[in-house]
Amino acid sequence: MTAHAPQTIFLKDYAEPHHWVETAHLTFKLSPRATLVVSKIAFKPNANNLGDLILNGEQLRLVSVQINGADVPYETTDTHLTIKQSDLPQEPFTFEATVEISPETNTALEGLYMSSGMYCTQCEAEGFRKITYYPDRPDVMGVFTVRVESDLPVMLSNGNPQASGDGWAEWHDPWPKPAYLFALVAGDLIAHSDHFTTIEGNHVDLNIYVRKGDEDKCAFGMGALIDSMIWDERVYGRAYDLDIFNIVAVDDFNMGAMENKGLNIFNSSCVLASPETSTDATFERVEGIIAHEYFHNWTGNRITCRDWFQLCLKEGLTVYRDQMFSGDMRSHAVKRIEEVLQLRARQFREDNGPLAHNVRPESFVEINNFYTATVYEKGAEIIGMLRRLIGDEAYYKGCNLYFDRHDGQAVTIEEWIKAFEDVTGRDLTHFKQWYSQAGTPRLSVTEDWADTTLTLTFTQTTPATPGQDVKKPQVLPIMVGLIAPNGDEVVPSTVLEMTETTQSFTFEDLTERPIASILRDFSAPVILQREMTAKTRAFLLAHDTDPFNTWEMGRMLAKDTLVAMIIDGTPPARDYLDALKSMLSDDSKDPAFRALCLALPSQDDIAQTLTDAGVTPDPMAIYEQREELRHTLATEFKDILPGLYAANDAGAFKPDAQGSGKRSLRMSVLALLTLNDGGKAAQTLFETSDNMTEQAGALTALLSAGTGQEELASFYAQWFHDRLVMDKWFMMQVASAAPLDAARIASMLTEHADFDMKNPNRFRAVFGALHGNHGGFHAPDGAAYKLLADWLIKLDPLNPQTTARMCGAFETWKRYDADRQGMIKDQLNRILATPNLSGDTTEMVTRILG
Ligand code: 0A1
Ligand code: ZN
Repeated sequence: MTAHAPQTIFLKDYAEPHHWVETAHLTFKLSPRATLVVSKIAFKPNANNLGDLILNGEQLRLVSVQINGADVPYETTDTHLTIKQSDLPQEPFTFEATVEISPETNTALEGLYMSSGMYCTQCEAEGFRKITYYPDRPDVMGVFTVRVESDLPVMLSNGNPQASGDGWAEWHDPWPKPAYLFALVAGDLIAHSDHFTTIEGNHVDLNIYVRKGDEDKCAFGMGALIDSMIWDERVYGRAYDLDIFNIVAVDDFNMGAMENKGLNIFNSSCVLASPETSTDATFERVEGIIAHEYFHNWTGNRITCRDWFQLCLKEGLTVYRDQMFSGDMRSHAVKRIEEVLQLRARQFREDNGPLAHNVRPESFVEINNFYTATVYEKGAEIIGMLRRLIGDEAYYKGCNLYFDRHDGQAVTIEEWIKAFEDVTGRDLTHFKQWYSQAGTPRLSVTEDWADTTLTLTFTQTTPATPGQDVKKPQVLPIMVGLIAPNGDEVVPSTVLEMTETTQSFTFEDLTERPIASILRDFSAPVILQREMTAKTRAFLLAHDTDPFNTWEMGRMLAKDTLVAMIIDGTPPARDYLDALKSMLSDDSKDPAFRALCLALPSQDDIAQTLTDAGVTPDPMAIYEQREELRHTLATEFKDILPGLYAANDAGAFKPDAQGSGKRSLRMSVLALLTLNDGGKAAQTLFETSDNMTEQAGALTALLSAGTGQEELASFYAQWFHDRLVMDKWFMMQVASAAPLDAARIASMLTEHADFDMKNPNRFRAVFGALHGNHGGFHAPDGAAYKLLADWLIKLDPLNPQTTARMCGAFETWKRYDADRQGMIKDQLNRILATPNLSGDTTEMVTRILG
């Protein structure tokens, strides 16, 4: 066996495999430290690219290898098993191997591992190679039959159940699939069951499998699954294609969930939900993720990616589909604002720093490092732009053509775009550049009024990103509407298609100069730079018919106010305070929308805004001025807060848009009220509420006001037995700590008996919250930087994937002053110097250092 250094893989080097898989028969004899995997794989030489049989395999103890039942010479390295072409039959042949693996000691949570006594798998992207020798690449699609042997009561794999007996079960998946969609689960689990009849008349058994004690937290997820199945039939004409659809909840999982064919595996935090233990945000997340994984059945599974560079083909499209679904289930306006908040917080941040990359990257060392906001969220924005440019009808026609043409195939972005070129007759070459140019375009606009004509002149520039110094103009759908001074909309929403660096658009025959509402619905993922007076912003806040832009105007007012407070101590702008107050008091407006208007920009968002304006952000000043503004709002709105709090009591808990909207406004109001009433209302709510949204909302309000220690203790006493609620307990304390306390509190929590670094949810609860606490993370002594680095160094040998992802906390380091830059750089170099650092973390830290 020889060692193998990590390699950079390039999109341009793609070549078909030497062999295709026809069928794969796998037998698993499960045992915690010595599971035997017996594989029998029918291979067919690829006439287009003949060569050696090259199989991936890592951390496997090889027991035997045969071809067509006979011994054969082979070579292994720590990553591959190779059989020379000259030792292989030229016709289809059967490869058989037996390997031994150790699920119990697999803390990386990739391949076959154990979580709370159950066996489960995670194979995307390249985990199957830790299960057995196989061509572990998405373009190799085979029909799998799986036999599981164990003494556990539930044994599951992909596809349909075929046969079972005492101590064994067999599953057969008729749909050819790549290895990354393989799954196996075995454990002492309970099913929450239901069923669904597809539009084609097929009966489907539905199950959500959970650990005992969690069965009362499945009903909401099951409802979301059924809603998703109905929606995909109705909106995209896609029906489910097996007799059974299983979901399993596991406690230890690196990501949110995984779309394995017919056997979705979920991080328990993304599927379990009950009013007592879950917040509205959790319900919404569960609904969205269940839909996302279900929708992958068509966008990802039936049609998959040719190679991992095409990841956005399935992820961007599936995120777009789950966003459409959530908008239909709840409120489109609220959903769009939430999407943009998330896009700006994660993707714009990524696009503006050392980790910026194309939506379709051109090279990688570790593909797991490319499950990013850029691939997922910017990937989804590209689909939204495409739809805006070609219209709804052409969009669905193109999707249908794509599904019909490529069902059962592993394809590329080229094939996706071609379907839309074919239905519209348009050349989408320029549009496709969105996949190959990183960076967030800055879009500036000037307005000219002459006679009866308004001319809008737009200019776009995209700053350089790592490895891409020169940027070309992108195709931008810019949705615009015009409002007359009396508040009437004189030109309804229309999409302008910008393709050049600078381009003008005219609106003629207007009787008086209108106010333009630009980039409605956030029609393109750009940073709009528009000079506007506070008065004009307040006017649009009051009169724009586009809910996104209404919110955006309030947001800009809040940002301008905060920036002026930070830079020269200007007191909060009157226009902003008055406009916000009248918006909050307007009962005709959706409470969820009003809650979004009341929420202040995050500290990280303010830091990015200052950076964009050429100012080095001071995290302490950002924290202090944001707190100052919170206190100002509490004082200014003193007379309306109690009324809003009382009026938005949603009554009995229902996790729907209406109830959650009211609670969201009520909790935002409570956070301010707590600054006025010494915490009285929050304490009462904490003691009397029967749902987690209010209980956690009250506790957060108290903690953020610097009190709540007693409530924190009683929260622990009430919930210490519930691991998902305990994640919130850990998270809330760090998230609401004052800057100078955050690192100390996080460090103290790592000593708590319930802290378990091997559980990604718990690790993220503490360290995700530490990073999310902007002031705390960037406290002047650098204690948080050091603490996070210490723990990343500890976690890396156990779980490289989660370690690498969490290094992203440092991605903005170049925004800050020389002292902070120096401290962060020292920590990054310390991580990099750690002996035997994983390839995942090495790649991330190297890229962040730039
Ligand atoms: N495909 C899944 C997400 C996922 C990706 C990678 C994983 O391990 C590296 C796990 C899950 C989704 O989009 O939901
Ligand atoms: Zn996905």
